[in-house]
Amino acid sequence: MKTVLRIGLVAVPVVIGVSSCRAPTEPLGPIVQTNTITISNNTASNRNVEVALGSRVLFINNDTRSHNMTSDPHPEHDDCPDLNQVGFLLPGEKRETGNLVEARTCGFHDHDNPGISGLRGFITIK
Ligand SMILES: [Cu+2]
Repeated sequence: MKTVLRIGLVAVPVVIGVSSCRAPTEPLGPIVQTNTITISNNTASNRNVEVALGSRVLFINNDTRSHNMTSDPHPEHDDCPDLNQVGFLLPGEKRETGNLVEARTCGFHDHDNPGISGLRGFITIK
């Protein structure tokens, strides 16, 4: 009986560790109602936004390097094609998405830096 309990205690932390590894999007922060996403220091702000159906989202590159903002998934970018209109932004450049006319959640990322979690985020259209 004691042996069974010890095995259970060991197994629990292992399961928690695996699930946290599968959730890289967890530190997105609260949902913010805004149609502007600003990039600086390799971080998009905000990374979890909610916008009205039919509106657009403006991406502003305030970083010192270029960024290439596209729809998930990487590298196909075919989930929310309207996000791909943003695309390549030199430092100081800004560009809007297309009209977001479907109620859904769209993921975005920097195609040139797909591994940087700070450049990944979600736009919820509702
Ligand atoms: Cu990509």
